[in-house]
Amino acid sequence: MVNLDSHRDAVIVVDVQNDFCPGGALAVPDGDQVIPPLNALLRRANCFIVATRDWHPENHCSFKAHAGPWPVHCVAETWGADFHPALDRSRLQLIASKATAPDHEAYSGFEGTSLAEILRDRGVRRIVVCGLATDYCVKATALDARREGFDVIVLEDAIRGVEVNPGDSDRALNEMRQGGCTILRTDQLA
Ligand code: VGL
Ligand code: ZN
Repeated sequence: MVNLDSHRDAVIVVDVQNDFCPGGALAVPDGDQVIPPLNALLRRANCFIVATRDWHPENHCSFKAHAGPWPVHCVAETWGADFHPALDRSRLQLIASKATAPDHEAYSGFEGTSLAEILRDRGVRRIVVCGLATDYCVKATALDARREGFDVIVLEDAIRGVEVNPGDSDRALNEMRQGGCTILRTDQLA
């Protein structure tokens, strides 16, 4: 069992948005299944809780019409960019919007945001990462957190991958492990 510390730990919930869940524009298979274990964790976690959201302009460079790899998704202020309604938003203390400029992709919640400074200023030393998608924004956020000098725990039952190529999620988990992240399940966190 790993105990969460109210001051030294923070949780980052990555991109649990409608477009990444079944019925959304860039649906992650079983993406909504991260929500029950996540809500249970958020309700018992007494530490700082952050949610990131993909928050694109209509002409974002990651969209196919602008030579990017993805369908239009998570356009700011639309349903697709809203947090999934089942996510317990009452527990979120900070929302970090990312990839908000047309010409910049940002998979990591640390890219183009002040998240690292905010967390350091609060005295946070360790970050628990969960959400969507394992092979993109979860991976990028977890590895960036390591580069920023934080200890990182990734919750394998509270993440799901896009799996553009089968095995991408497993490879991403291995990269996170190689990068110094500890992989745990939500029931190992008290
Ligand atoms: C994501 C693809 C495009 C993610 C965001 O949240 O993992 N993936 N934009
Ligand atoms: Zn995106």
